[in-house]
Amino acid sequence: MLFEDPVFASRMLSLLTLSIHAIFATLGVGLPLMIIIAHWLGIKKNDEHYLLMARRWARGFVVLVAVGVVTGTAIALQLALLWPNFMEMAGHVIALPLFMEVFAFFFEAIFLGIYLYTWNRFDDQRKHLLLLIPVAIGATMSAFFITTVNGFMNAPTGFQIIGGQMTGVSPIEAMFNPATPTKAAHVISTAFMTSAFVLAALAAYRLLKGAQHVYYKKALHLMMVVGLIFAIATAVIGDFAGKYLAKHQPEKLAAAEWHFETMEGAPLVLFGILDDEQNVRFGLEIPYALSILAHNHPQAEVIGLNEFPQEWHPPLFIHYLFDLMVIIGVWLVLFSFVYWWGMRRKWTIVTSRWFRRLIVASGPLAMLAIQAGWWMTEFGRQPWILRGVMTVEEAATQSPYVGHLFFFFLALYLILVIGVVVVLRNINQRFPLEQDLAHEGGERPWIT
Ligand code: HEB
Repeated sequence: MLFEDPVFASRMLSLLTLSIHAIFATLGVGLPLMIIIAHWLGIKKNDEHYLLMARRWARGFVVLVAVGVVTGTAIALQLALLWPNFMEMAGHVIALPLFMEVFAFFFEAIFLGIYLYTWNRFDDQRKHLLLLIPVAIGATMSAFFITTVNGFMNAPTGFQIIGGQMTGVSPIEAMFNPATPTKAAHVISTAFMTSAFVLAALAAYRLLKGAQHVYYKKALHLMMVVGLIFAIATAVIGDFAGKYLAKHQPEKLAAAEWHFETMEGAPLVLFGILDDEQNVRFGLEIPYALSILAHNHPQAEVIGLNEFPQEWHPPLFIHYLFDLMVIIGVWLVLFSFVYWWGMRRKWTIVTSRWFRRLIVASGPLAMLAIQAGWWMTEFGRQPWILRGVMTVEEAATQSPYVGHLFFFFLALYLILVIGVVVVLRNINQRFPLEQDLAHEGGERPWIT
């Protein structure tokens, strides 16, 4: 049985936990900004619908944050349990950002609590809005700090290895490793983008289900425009992430692109099938695009995978993960641009039913791109847990019981996910829009 192998079981358990956590963490990082934007617009335009958006979204946000805490704790626990040798070697290096993340989280949680429980206490809405700023800063900073740890695993810096021990550690240098700038920026902008598309999808879904209220149209429009802005930002930063890879992890880029021989003017291959002789069949080749992605120049030389010893080769299936992420990213830019342009030009297609169905799909699509991005990043770092220093195999626990743990956590996450869906639906039924609107202006029992 595969699950009897502790390395395999540990990898599967980490994969499971991180994938689940990515869903909640992405929304946890992205939603506060959406709430701020709605709240601010409500004040600026003196429009109660936007204020109500902030309130309704905040209710859902609390639930997602709570679950994010559970899955985040599972990650911390599993880091120590499943990868003891990694923690022994590098634990003291990454302790600083891990601690800072917890600190950022508390910062966020405290102000979130105050924000939620003071709905009716402020005559001046602007003061209430101020409380949200530390919430958004805290959420974004925790994404930043935790991503620096992943950056460190990809581009370890700030230490020396003497006699198998990490010494002369500079935690700051480790935190600001070469991977940090592009990774943190990409993670944060994709969180904003995905949260916007998820909220747009929910509004579009309501409209498809027959809701008529202009509230949903406003929510849909606002989130599509915010989604467009961050989709463009994501693509631009993604391009920088590609350049980072070309410079610091060329084997990952080469594996993702099925680029085997070092050459100038390298094309970018989309999809396709690989045969035994490293030939790509049925692929879509975009001439020079890989050289441009890697070095901003059509004739630039891109290092091929064959320059690296076999043991360094990441699994080649990451090619499809990269394709999936990039295709979804490009699609979302074009699609939300067409929406925005069409709305300005009063095209009827952008308010048609089938277009709204596409909007509903863009939420899950963005989430899928998040998953594909992380899987490609993590599988693409194989065989290393700490690139060039320690392999995943060396880091893993020897315990034969990890397989059991896997199924235990699988059950836990299933319960969590079902629980979240049930709770969110309950909240929605308990606070129908019409009721919320009727309360507007009078006593406001937003939170009971
Ligand atoms: Fe991404 C990752 C690019 C879009 C999500 N990206 C990544 C990478 C790259 C990229 C290169 C890797 C890095 C490393 O490994 O370090 N992208 C890109 C591009 C684009 C994109 C070019 C355009 C199209 N993404 C995207 C989207 C999304 C994403 C749309 C979602 C929504 N990614 C992602 C994630 C990740 C990635 C999550 C992981 C993290 C990092 O950063 O790493």
